[in-house]
Amino acid sequence: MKGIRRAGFKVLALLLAVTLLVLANAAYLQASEGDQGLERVVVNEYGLDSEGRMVAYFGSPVVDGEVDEIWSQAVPVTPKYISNGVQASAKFRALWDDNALYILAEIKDDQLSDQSANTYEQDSFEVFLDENNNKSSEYGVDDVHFRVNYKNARTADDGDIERFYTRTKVVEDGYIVEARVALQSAPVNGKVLGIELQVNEAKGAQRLGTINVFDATGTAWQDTSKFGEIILLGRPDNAVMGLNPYTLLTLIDIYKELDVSRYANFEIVADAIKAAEAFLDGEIETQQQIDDQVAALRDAVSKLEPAEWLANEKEFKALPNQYRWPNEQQGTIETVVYQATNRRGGTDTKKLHVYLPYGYYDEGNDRKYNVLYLMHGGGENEDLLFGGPGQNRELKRIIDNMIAFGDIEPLIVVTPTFYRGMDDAGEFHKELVNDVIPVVETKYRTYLTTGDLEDMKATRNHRAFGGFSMGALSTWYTYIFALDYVKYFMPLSGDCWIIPTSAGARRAMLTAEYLERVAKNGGYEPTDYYLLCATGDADIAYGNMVPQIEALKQLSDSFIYSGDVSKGNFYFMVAKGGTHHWNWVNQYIYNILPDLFRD
Ligand code: FER
Repeated sequence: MKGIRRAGFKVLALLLAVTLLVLANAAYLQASEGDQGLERVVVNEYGLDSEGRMVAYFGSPVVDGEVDEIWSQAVPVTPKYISNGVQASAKFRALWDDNALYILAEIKDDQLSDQSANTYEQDSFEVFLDENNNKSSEYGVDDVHFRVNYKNARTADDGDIERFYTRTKVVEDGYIVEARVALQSAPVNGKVLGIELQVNEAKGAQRLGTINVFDATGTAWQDTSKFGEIILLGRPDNAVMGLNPYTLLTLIDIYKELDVSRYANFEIVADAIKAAEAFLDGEIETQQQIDDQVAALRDAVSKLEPAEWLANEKEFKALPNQYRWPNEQQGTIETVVYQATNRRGGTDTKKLHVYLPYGYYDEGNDRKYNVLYLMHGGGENEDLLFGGPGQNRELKRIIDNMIAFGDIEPLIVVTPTFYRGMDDAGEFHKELVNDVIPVVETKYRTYLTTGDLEDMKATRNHRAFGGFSMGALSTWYTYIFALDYVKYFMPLSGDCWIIPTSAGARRAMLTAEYLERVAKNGGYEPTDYYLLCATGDADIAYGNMVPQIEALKQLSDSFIYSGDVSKGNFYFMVAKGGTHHWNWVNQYIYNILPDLFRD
């Protein structure tokens, strides 16, 4: 054994067959050699076993961006799928211990760029993990999709970023990523996890392509069944884990990135970080000492107060994990087929899904429900959010939970598509008014009775429209062309493109003035319409939305900016780290739903 330096560790060291993390000044975590005398599995030219799986042996590397000796015991994997135009190459290795899966990515690429606002278009490395290997298409609570760029900037498309610790190092011919994914359930010898590893190669602000181990389709980000597998082997029976400082290290990283200007009392966190760093530099004897530092850091963060200038902001709250699990009180999904006028003067047969809240069909229930229409993004369809009858996807589970916990009143949620029919995100408002609202709202118990335009107008307080990305575009257009029939608007990660050849980003004030004229010409007061906008600061739409939002703020007679909908009719919620991805969008919906239908 090497690196056992602290007397307090001696007893442990005797027991220790494989893994010991040694804390010595700032250079904690010296790994010991693993898998002595273990049989090694035969692998093919790509480094995969006879069943095409990656193989991880037991061992705890030090995650510091340096390739420790222990990595020489891991199996090098040469990724097979390299998209056209990619010049980079990569080699991956994996290890595991009782707490985590470790990946080493050595990437050869002599031009590194983080110019794109879209994190997956930066030179970066991605880990996809399906911990229970159930290959659910949709990401479940056990699935993560993490990314880190060559400068060690981490993003999470799915999963809790606190479970992802990395160090990167730029070297002469590329960069090295050392990554650790904390596991949720105890791993054992022979356990098989779903996994995919990906390198994004960037040039300037473009992505040239990707390097993948298992997925040739480029759709692992939305479908965990595209992952391959990794088998965990080589844990000796008498292995004992050393101290685990990674939660603490991760929190220090994350809290150091917090925007100081957003808090009135950031010094309490700054002090806690300093204390934790001093602690890590000192002598550490027990896990409890580390855990106490973690608790102190979390406690400091929980005491943060928003800075004064943020008093008007809508604060993003991460979705509680509990809300991702099925509630006992579940709504149901139904499918409605209807006819929609198409561009050729004919009609298309289309379908949409309808979420009916728990209790909708209870005997004697004659309650009427508010209706939220939710539009998908480009390339997606009406099945994305709810699937269909009998399915229980994440958005449905969130809404079920929100209703069950009393966060919101029961409501109906409708997921149509802008494809076919007029086949355009910007034209969907016509189909909404002509076909979708009358069909849906006369079929179900809503406030609409006859389905004619006057009735639709009289019931606009009971209708909301929101959407993601190109669905946000549909939302802005619905505001512009169907304000008479809808009161609440929820554009998520998308700006308004009503001014020709330019988006809300480039002609922000013209766009804002246009939006103001819509309300004024319609004779509406600010309390008659709500623009509840959101995105993430790592979202491709962020830079497009900011100028438009700033311009709207200036028209404060019409757009009264406040995170409190009893004080204003317009906000822009920004999630730190939020990417252009439904895992984030579902959380925006979670945050915004309580602000709908407040009459
Ligand atoms: C935007 C950024 C991206 C936006 C739409 C997109 C409507 C759509 C991207 C895509 O579909 O790929 O600001 O606004």
